[in-house]
Amino acid sequence: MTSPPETPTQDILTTCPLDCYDICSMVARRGPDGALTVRGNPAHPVTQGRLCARGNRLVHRHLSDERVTEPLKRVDGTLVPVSWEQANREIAEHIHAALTKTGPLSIMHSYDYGSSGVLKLLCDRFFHGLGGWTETVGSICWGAGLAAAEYDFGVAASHAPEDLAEHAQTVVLWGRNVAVTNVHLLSYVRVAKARGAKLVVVNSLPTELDAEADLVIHVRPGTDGHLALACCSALIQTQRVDTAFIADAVHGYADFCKVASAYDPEGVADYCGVEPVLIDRLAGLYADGATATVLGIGLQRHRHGGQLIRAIHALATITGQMGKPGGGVHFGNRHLLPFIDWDFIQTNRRRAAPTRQFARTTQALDILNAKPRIEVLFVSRTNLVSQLPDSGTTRRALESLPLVVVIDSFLTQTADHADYVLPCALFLEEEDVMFNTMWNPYIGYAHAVCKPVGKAKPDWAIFRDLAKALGLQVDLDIVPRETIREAFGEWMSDGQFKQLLEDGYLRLPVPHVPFLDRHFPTSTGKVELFSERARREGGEPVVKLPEWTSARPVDYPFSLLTVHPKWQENSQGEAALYAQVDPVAEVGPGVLEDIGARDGDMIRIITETGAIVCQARVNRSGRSDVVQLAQGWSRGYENVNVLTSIQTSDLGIGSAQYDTWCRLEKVARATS
Ligand SMILES: Nc1nc2c(c(=O)[nH]1)N[C@H]1C(S)=C(S)[C@@H](COP(=O)(O)OP(=O)(O)OC[C@H]3O[C@@H](n4cnc5c(=O)[nH]c(N)nc54)[C@H](O)[C@@H]3O)O[C@H]1N2
Ligand SMILES: Nc1nc2c(c(=O)[nH]1)N[C@H]1C(S)=C(S)[C@@H](COP(=O)(O)OP(=O)(O)OC[C@H]3O[C@@H](n4cnc5c(=O)[nH]c(N)nc54)[C@H](O)[C@@H]3O)O[C@H]1N2
Ligand code: SF4
Ligand SMILES: [Mo]
Repeated sequence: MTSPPETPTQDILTTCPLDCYDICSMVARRGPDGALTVRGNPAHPVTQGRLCARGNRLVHRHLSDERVTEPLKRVDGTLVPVSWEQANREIAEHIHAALTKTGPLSIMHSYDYGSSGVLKLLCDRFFHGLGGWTETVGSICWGAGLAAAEYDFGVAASHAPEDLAEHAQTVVLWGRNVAVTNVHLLSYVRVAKARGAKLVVVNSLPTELDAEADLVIHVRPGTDGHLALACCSALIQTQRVDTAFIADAVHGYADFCKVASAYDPEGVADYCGVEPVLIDRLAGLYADGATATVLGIGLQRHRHGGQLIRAIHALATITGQMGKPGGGVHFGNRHLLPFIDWDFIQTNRRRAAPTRQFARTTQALDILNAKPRIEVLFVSRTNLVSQLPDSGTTRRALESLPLVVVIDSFLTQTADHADYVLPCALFLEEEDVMFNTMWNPYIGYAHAVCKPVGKAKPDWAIFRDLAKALGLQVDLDIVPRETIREAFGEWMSDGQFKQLLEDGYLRLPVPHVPFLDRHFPTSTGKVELFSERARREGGEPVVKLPEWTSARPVDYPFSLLTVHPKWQENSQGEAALYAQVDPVAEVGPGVLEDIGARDGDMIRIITETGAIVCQARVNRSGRSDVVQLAQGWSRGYENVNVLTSIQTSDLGIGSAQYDTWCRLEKVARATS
């Protein structure tokens, strides 16, 4: 297998660009008939020759006839094709006018992780070239959990997958829907199980792995922190904590004990909606041996999501799981970050231009209230209308703007509000290196397999040409491979770079077991159950959860969890490909009877923000106070975020989209 040339039946190595834990290595092949296929790279240790449904379908997405292949301009309400020259000239005129009238902060860029490509961030060089701009910060994805890890451990660092497979005595899948969102972790879990390790699932919804688990806890949404502190309380009372680890590596244990002692398991169990014996069993497993806590991202999308995660961290800490083979908290893998020179990528090491910062979660409101106002909005690698909370407010914000430029390869719900849609190259069409910090320590190379469709261009080339139209001096005349090489800097030898190009992947040199030396990158060098930093930043030094009262509004008895969809990545499910997957709400036993409906009936889900009609399905193993609705539907449907509201999490400027309450109504059948 080698890199580029487009010769028939040649295998070319690439990497999945989706924002996914697994970062799979792929082999692309163009057959003698010209047909393009991709498969999992059998040589990659994590991919092991297998892709998930999303990965397998990427090639169809690339070939889809719904792709935007030329620049589009809205004229009298309709998007019509224009030349790049015209689009760039006209957008440049708007930018000039905005810079003169209001200044650079009136230009805004909203982006997210639509692609894991490192070169995608080169576009920041354009905005620095403007002399400033309004940018988006925080995360609608995992802000709260990352901030919690920084307070407690200094950084969120996962153990190597092999460590979990070889050393964990218990694996706790705590809110991570592994069989759907992180499928390549499954084989490691199964190796651990085959060795005799116990599997625990803590989730508010039934998951595919429940059937294989030794212990399943279907906890009431948002109460995991209480559950974890009840475990801590039981362990402290019965002296089943790791005293040596605490003495050596924990700061603030006494303060923590005072907080935890209030969480009597009997009382908490009722609040969490679980049997008290389950709390005892979970606590016992943590006390008994190496326990790997695999934290999901969904469970921190609550208003107190940061504190909730801190409580789970505390359970892993007092039982000595941190820095222990087979233990650890797997949430993200931020110790991979320093392997790329982000300053080079984003500014070419020039002085950074001033920015105004809008939180991703609240950006629609911030746009509506902005002073100075936003004149020009660029949107790239994100589908704001579909994915931000409260789509109605997002739509209003977009409509309030003089100019919206969307860079995408599909006509998304956000593009519906664009004045210009600029077509970007996609997977297979551009060279890049895929990098994320979600789980495994591999990076993947993406060789270009073919040319971009139509007039599409890589994102960096779009900004390069727009800079030219503006007469701006920016460093975007790049050769991808050279820029990638420079971004890795000196730690990577030429031999390693060659290996990355030839194998298509490289393992970054991070420890299998983070914090093995019991040194944590916090101010005390220990795990901080008491965090001075948290206090300095205006928060709680020791974990603090909401009172045990039900936050449920009277008229909205169900918790609505809009989880990640199995068959697509967020909203990236174009109608023609996924039309067979209709949106379905899953409810627990007894729920439909109460509204006079039956399995398969159409129901209306109503929240304080909006309403949606979809089909109902009963899941007999589910809780009766939770409704499950996968997010990110394809075009042609409304999206779930018409139901959610703009709420920020307590830490890390994250989003609390899972704190949504709903009621249900049966929809009368149309009589024909
Ligand atoms: N197939 C697929 N895979 C994906 C994605 C996708 O869209 N589709 N998206 C990728 C991205 S961007 C991300 S961030 C990750 C997310 O990966 P996950 O964290 O696995 O998934 P989420 O959908 O964010 O979280 C939902 C899970 O959390 C559970 N949950 C929700 N609230 C609670 C709670 O209060 N307590 C507990 N214990 N459980 C709770 C839900 O039941 C569900 O199983 O997945 C990535 N992988
Ligand atoms: N209700 C609810 N809302 C959620 C979540 C939830 O669980 N429930 N999950 C949240 C999470 S975890 C996340 S990460 C966000 C995801 O939010 P987004 O990142 O906005 O989600 P995607 O639907 O993946 O949108 C990515 C867009 O980028 C485009 N794209 C792909 N590749 C490229 C490229 O190379 N260049 C450019 N310019 N565009 C590209 C795609 O076509 C797509 O339109 O959603 C959040 N919203
Ligand atoms: S979406 Fe994730 S699991 Fe699927 S192919 Fe891509 S990286 Fe692999
Ligand atoms: Mo995400």
